[in-house]
Amino acid sequence: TSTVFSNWPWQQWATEQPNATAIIREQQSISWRCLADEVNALCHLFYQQGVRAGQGVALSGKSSPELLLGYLAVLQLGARVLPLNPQLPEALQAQLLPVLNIDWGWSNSPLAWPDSVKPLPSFIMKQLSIDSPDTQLMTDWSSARPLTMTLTSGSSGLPKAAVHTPQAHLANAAGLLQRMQFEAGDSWLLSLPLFHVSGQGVIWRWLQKGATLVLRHMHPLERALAGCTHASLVPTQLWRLLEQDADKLVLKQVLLGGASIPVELTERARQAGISCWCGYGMTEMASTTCAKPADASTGVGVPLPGRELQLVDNEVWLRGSGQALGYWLQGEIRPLSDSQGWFHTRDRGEMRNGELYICGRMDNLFFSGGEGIQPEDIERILVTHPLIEQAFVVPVDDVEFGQRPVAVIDALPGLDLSQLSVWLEGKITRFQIPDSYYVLPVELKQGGIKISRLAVKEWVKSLN
Ligand code: 4YB
Repeated sequence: TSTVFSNWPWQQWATEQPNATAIIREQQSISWRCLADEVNALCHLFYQQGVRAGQGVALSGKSSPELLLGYLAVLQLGARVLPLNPQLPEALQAQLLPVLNIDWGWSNSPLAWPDSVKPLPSFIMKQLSIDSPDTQLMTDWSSARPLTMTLTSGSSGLPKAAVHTPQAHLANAAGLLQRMQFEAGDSWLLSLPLFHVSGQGVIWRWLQKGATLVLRHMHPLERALAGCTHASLVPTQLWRLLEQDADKLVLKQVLLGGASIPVELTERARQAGISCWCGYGMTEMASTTCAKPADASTGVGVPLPGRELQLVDNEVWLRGSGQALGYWLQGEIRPLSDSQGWFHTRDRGEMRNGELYICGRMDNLFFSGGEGIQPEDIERILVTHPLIEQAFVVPVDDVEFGQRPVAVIDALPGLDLSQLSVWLEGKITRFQIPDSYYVLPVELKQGGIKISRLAVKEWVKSLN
């Protein structure tokens, strides 16, 4: 059962359950009443600076309490919010913010904004106060306004900004929560950044249920997870967690996604007492679209309530709950769906035994001696090796074959790269076996939640 909101969700919860815990910040509990007061105070601060409905506000940061307050306050003012990765290169930011019509920039650490962007002051949660606490500053709750902008990690060119309404986020959350148990009293760790759709997914599920959101320093992850019942993790985070002593966790459920999810991983987690859900989602659909409790297959289940799926020439097409209105560009929202409303994902998919399997990105396919190579087919086998956590297969130019695959591996200590070709024999066809293997350099592991395939490709190119 999903909640019907007649006010901004945090304001509604502040009325309906003022003393319930909205947020656990490190060890400190903050009630819905207190959260709503803080948001109101911040609205005043931002309003005094000049922020108005319809303007664009960029918030730079990962997942701090202040960033969350900023996100809620910008929405309540009826402005568009753009969460930004602090590691986004300055040059890219300077190109991007003007075409996204960003008027204001906020960050809790010093940041050079482009000239067109006016900086907002930094602040600390729990230290915001307003003179007359009765004066609330908010626009009417109109859930159908285009208010959030989330950047996609495109393989080339400028990232695109998918625009969502609060309603779309809530509908996405409601669909998942019809399947996955998450109730008031449960707590979800904000374990992924707000600038990625997976972080916003956590926020809107929390708002949907009036449950508890946990905000903590993320290192080490096992400490951040203390007492949490739910977390969203990318597969590499869960691998690392399982290397630690996970005994003290009370984790009920982990939602995995963002990349293909090895059965070895969910099986190891199950042995450690953690039940996993496998999700398939994307920015344009406001996070999860398909999900299932982890089992012995690598499929991602079926569409969640409210979504429709269709395979056209093996491409996954989606529409329904959570879908973005379009991409924001220069004051306009450009459609991202076809005339029937379908979003063409560029993911190659298959239906087997009534469940969707994601085979890989269509753009990643390359040809070697006339044979098509889908890098993900090779990567999926590589990660079944007990010492391999992550693998990327990229093409390198080759005089004889046009292109040949090489593999870049993120492994546990003790892996002998020179044995991998032998190990792969019989598991994949001969022409798919990579010509060389490299260890993934740490500098490629920084930044967002996903390692950029383009960056891996360029790194390999720089070696040859
Ligand atoms: C996949 C894939 C899969 C995505 N197999 N390829 O709340 C969640 O659903 C969540 C929980 C934990 C971690 C991540 C999430 C997400 O939202 C992930 C959403 C995401 O990755 N969005 S994205 O726009 O950055 O990339 C989308 C692309 O990622 C898809 O088009 C696929 O190519 C790929 N992907 N889940 C294989 N299970």
